[in-house]
Amino acid sequence: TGGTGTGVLTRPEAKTKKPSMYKVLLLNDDYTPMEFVVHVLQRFFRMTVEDATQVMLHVHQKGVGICGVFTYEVAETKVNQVLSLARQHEHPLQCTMEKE
Ligand code: TYC
Repeated sequence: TGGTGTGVLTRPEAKTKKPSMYKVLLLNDDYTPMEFVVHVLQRFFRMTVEDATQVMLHVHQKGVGICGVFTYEVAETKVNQVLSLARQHEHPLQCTMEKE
């Protein structure tokens, strides 16, 4: 019934409801090197160097920018990966998530 065919007597919506989505946001600061931010965007958000540079410059100029939109667990993992790598390199880069 409205899914893979293994369920019975379920409402169609029960298996087709979409999960809430979360934006992963990158925040600007005065110290994190631009090349590091581009590297982070390529490594954890699978961007090309061109896209990563565009997003980095947007954040640099506007203060905040979107890295991508994911389910809760994926967004949380990406935020933690960014913060962990930034801390390892002693950069103050901040990353957060927000319900879409
Ligand atoms: N503002 C930083 C600089 O001038 C670059 C930067 C961009 C830092 C984006 C963080 O999320 C950021 N070196």
